[in-house]
Amino acid sequence: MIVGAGALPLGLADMSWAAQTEADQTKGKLIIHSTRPEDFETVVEALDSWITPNDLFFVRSHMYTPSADGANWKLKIGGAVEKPLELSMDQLKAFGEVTLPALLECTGNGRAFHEPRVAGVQWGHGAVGNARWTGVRLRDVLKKAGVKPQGKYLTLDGADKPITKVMPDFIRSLPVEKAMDEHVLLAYKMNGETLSPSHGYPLRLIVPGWTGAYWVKWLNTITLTDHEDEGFFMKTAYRAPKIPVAPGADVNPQDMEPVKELQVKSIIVRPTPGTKVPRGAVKIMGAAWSSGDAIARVEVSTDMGRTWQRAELGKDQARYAWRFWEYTWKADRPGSYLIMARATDSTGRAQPISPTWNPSGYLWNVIDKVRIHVEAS
Ligand SMILES: Nc1nc2c(c(=O)[nH]1)N[C@H]1C(S)=C(S)[C@@H](COP(=O)(O)O)O[C@H]1N2
Ligand SMILES: [Mo]
Repeated sequence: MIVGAGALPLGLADMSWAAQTEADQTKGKLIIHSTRPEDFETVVEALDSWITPNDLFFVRSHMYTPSADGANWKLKIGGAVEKPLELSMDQLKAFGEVTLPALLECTGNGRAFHEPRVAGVQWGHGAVGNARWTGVRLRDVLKKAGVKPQGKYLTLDGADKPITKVMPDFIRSLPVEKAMDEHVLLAYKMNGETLSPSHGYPLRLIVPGWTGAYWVKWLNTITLTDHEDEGFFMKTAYRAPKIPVAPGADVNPQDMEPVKELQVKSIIVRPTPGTKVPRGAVKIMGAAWSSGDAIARVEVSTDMGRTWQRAELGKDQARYAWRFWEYTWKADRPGSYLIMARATDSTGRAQPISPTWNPSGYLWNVIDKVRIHVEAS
């Protein structure tokens, strides 16, 4: 277990809670960046199954996990709608259950790799996971409420509350066009189990192909508006330059726009950095994803990018899920090697060699590299 520098000072009562978290939740497979609020990262080597188990799935919360009562939960839908709704969980479930595998990645996943260093939780590669989400289609509920023409955005609010008086509430705006996508779900189950408190019990949004910041947890209020929310989490956070900027440069707010779609990306899961392997066949594997476009290919290089070999893509696939890949390298000569992996999606987008700088360190998708040692025998 690693306690990140971002961990909040803990009171005595909190300490016992933290100790329990370490023992029960991590078993060495979660990196604890903070316990209150909960910021847990999955170690990359545990991302070796197509479905990420719930207890290993990363957690990213800006505020403390609210205690929610599913039996008395109400989802309110108001603002620019013909018929405001207040739905209990049972009434929601009557809209018809759908299950969809989808990858969830935090906008700040990979922030730790940016140079110069940027402020924020120093996520490595593990603020990502793939799960089967069960719920109802958001658009079915919106159709029932009847969105008026001025309803351009959904203002999404969950039951979590700011930790201090100066802290803004976590409120996000989703454009109606995306909300009407049949894959956007109001979910109450994750991998067949009732959502856990950390992952948004009893109700959260699933926005396949878009970054985690849209996947609002503990969702209880949707307000249709004609403009994007003016609060911190839309106007300041989760924005990146629409023009290229120099690393470390300040960016004019007019040149920033909300980060939405995920980028094409792959990570190397095996071997892990620093591994010593005997000469011979070395199995290299990992995961690749994009924002909903299929992964066309993943290529692996073991010679500093001079030559690239096609990896084999795994059989498990779904539009918004990741795709596993595998390549067996014949390591003939002992030495120190840098293994690289590069994914390309069906639109031709490929991972870059160097990062696109943005002041908050979002959407890191540079070609992944892992150094290993091939030994004589
Ligand atoms: N209400 C609420 N929803 C939230 C958040 C939050 O802090 N509050 N964090 C968001 C962010 S930034 C991410 S990456 C995902 C993480 O989902 P997880 O904790 O289930 O992995 O939840 C999103 N939903
Ligand atoms: Mo996030």
